[in-house]
Amino acid sequence: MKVENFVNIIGSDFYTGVPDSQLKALCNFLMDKYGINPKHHIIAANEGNCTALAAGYHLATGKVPVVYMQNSGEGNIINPVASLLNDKVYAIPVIFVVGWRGEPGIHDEPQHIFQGEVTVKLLEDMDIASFIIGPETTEEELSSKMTEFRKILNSGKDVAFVIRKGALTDAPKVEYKNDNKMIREEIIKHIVDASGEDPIVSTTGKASRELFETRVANKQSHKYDFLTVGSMGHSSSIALGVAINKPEQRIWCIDGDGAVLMHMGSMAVIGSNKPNNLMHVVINNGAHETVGGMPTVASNIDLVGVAKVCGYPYAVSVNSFEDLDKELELAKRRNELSLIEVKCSIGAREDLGRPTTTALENKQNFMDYLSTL
Ligand SMILES: Cc1ncc(C[n+]2csc(CCOP(=O)(O)OP(=O)(O)O)c2C)c(N)n1
Repeated sequence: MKVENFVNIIGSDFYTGVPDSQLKALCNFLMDKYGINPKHHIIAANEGNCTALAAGYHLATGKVPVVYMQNSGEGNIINPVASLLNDKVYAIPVIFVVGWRGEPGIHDEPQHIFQGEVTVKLLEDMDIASFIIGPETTEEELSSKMTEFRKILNSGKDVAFVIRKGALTDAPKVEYKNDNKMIREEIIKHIVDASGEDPIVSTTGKASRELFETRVANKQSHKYDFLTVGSMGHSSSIALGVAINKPEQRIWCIDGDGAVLMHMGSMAVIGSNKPNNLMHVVINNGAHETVGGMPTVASNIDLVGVAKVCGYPYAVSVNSFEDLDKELELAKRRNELSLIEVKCSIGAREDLGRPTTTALENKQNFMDYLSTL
């Protein structure tokens, strides 16, 4: 189905979401039509924020908003769906559009398998009526489902469209770029060179894939790295847990700006605990590059300032390899919780692969290595 027709049939004039590669057609359509526009389209920090923002839109307008997201965001919406939207509480109608990664029977990465299995069931459990849209779904079918859904929405309940791979088509081309020069994979190579044999916890998306391939290219073991393949936004908390319990060992966290924003409260907890062996490196491209390049708000915020007010004793931003290398070396000598923001361009290698070891192997190798430290 053409994405434009999908949007017309749904008939809402406010969309908020976290981008997803499977919903790229919708994301690009919204960016092309509205850009980021507070009245019509806001990319929020996490799917729970989107749900609450949508609720506010409804309170102020009486109209029905749309929240779009990858199914991995279901965990983030459960609290506001159950305790805010649900008709036993405030009965706020929202239309969810959910990209279905890990659909049973379709090959996908480990972090999507279980989430894919429970996607529709979780919606049912949350009392959200759902309809699956595949490449074969017609506009007539969607229109008649929407008529049915309007009644549900009018009764103060929520509905969801679960979007299969390839279901939405004819996305406009949107170019996502910024003025930064460094590319993420090169930045990761520099971090790997500087970190030596220190453990690294890396964030969700292409950063972890690039770290994996850097180890392969360097003929190094993967035991140094914990790849946070799912659980976006949580790698810094994982790194905190490791750092506190391995106080004599320097630990690196390679984070992304979208991930940092998603659960930014973790920075306050890290800053309050101040583990002097944790080096938090945030690669900031101002984008959700992994899923297509749609913007985050991170190019507008002062991440160094955030780190400092959260209690990080040292925080700095770099925009060249020369400064990056200098700061990585200083961080190693400083022995103090540090944040290095690295300004980064938007883009990645076309032929970037995926980890060839399993998640369980990754965990075991990492734990075995940690136990030697
Ligand atoms: C809870 C959740 N929502 C959405 C996604 C889909 N997703 C995977 S990577 C990614 C973008 C990450 O952005 P950022 O941290 O800035 O890193 P970049 O891709 O730019 O390197 C998104 C939205 C996800 N994995 N989990």
